[in-house]
Amino acid sequence: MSSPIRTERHDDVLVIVSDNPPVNALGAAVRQGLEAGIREAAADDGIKAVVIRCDGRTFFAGADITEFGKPMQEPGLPTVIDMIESADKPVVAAIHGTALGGGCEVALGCHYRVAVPSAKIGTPEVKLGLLPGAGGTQRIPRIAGVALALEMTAKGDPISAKQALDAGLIDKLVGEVSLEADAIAYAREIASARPLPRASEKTATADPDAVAAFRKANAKRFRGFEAPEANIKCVEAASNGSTFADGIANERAEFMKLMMGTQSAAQRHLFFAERQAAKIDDVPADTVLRDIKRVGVIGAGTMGGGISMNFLSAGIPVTIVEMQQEALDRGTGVVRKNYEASAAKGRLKPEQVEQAMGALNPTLDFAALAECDLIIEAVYENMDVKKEIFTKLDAICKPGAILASNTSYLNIDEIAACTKRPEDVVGMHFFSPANVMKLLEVVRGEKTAGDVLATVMALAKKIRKVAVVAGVCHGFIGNRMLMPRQVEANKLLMEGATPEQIDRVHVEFGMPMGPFQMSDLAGVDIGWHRDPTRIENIRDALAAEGRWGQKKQAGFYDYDEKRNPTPSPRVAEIIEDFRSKSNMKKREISDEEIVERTLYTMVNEGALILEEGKAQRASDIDVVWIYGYGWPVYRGGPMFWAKSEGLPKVVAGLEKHGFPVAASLKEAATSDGKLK
Ligand code: T1G
Repeated sequence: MSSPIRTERHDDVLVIVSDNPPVNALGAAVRQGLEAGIREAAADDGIKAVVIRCDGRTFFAGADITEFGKPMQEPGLPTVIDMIESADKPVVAAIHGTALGGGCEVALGCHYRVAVPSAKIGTPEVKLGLLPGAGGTQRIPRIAGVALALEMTAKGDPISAKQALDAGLIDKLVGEVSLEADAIAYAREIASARPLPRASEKTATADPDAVAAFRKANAKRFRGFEAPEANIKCVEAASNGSTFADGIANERAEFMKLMMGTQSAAQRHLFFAERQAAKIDDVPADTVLRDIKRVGVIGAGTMGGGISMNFLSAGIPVTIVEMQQEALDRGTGVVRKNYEASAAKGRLKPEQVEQAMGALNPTLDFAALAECDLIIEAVYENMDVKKEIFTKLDAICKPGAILASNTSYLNIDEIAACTKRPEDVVGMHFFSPANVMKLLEVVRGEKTAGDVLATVMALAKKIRKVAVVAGVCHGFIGNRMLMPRQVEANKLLMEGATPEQIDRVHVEFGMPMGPFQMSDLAGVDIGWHRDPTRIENIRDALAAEGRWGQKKQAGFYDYDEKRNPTPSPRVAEIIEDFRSKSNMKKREISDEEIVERTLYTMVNEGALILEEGKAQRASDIDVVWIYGYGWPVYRGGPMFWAKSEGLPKVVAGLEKHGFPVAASLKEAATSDGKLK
């Protein structure tokens, strides 16, 4: 097989080119080719300087993540980088696209770096539960200082070429379309400059205040993660006077610890799971997409407004329809307020706010939807209302328009049956707040056409959502798994646990909040029958007393004016009252039992979802819970976590409490551990 690396001679400059689509990952063949290229340059007296560049869309975007966990093939990346840096002829990195991870480290091993203005460089390894393991934590602080090194390595966000230039991480910005020529010219310019600048020979100035401030500022963000602190430690080691070699040894040790840990395995799993979720197994990748020029949204409530913002922010005009002018004005007012709040935080320019609002067409005229290519119904969860709307849409929308419902659990097939075009009907389940939460469940009806699905999946990427295909069932994937969790949480209250104990177990597990905190945030009255005389459970009792959650300063918790929660004596009374009426004895409940009954049951439901074909793959379920509910990324999602817990342990935990275990879960626990 030919090498992905070639060399091209430009008189006295040797250009080493990588052509390893899709992102020039630094796999073994690339590393071997780079090594050979540097040797070729060293052996040829006619070569005065070297340029390293990449074909395709980007400079090296990192080590090849697919190689992780397999025996490493020589040469390792640190060896290649050391070879580049110790060369006695200048090596120039010519950067475009995203020089990330190992790619950034290769560039830092070069003596000089040039980049096109649109390029970005960064060390996102921390997002994989890792750290830059090829010298990044040692070279960045030596070139750009501790503060920026902490930001880049422990947070993992890339910086622009201009920021890199200002920080000394690149030496020159070159022409957007003349990278190679400009890099060669620059190589000639510096060909005789000596001594060659080597990052490893520089000294990083200690900055303990920056380190302390960084730790403090990010304590909440890093809660539960191992990798950020490992990155901080390595950057600290680079600036505490130890030698480069000692710093590298420490970096290597910390890297291996992370690589062997469960958190990185979980985060690497999610990296691929998110990309896999975008693929629909039985719809060809080259399916011709429908053209979506204008989107219609029915309903200007919280969801309708949030949904509209996703498209407006992506430059797609929206026609938003309401029944009453007052509701329409309120809805568009909230959209503007949200944009202006972003502008106030500097996330948007004022002109961008006006541009987005200018693309919003509010109307009471339902017929205005006739010009839309995609219409998303976002009215309240009532099947009759939805059927009426889809019947009307069928009559007025143009042929080929996609008709979507934002329903969070109703049957898409039933809705589609109200139209003569069921193949154009699909579910697009956004998560509240729809302009913030990244998850989009794309609900595939029995008759939904392949190109409709492909179009919606592509559109999801355009509006920066992470889309997962779900089948038609009550609650689809995410909310369906929420149900057994809530049923068991309510039962645990009756048996002696408190809301704060159950929520604490979930928060300590890594969830942003527990079931009862979530209920208070969303509204205890959501889905309540609204009859204060009908009190059949604890939730009814709270709702009947107006304890509707945070919005009423009282729900499962009491809240002060800043919405800080405290355990509620009144709620404890209500629970005790229900318990005594049911002749139940309060008992001590362990945290372990709460995990088994609220989290293992979710895994069991996930297995049933897979058995019924309502999710394409177990990793899709993980993606739903990460992006829809804030499941801790360092645990990889419910199905990945169950495997790391040990499926036999999960099955035993379920059986201990008398739950019927999904056949596939039982089977996987006794065989290869794979949930299909
Ligand atoms: N290794 C292997 N495959 C990769 C890859 C990588 N580093 N990056 C992307 N891919 C695949 C991806 O799975 C997808 O495959 C295709 O490329 C397009 O990706 C020693 C240890 C570069 C910003 O973390 O952030 O270096 O689905 O859909 O939206 O210190 O890919 O088509 O089959 O994401 O245009 C550090 C990870 C690695 C960068 C492009 N580097 N990649 O985004 O395309 S660890 C990273 C990205 C490391 C060293 C350490 C993005 C991108 P498929 P895509 P995109």
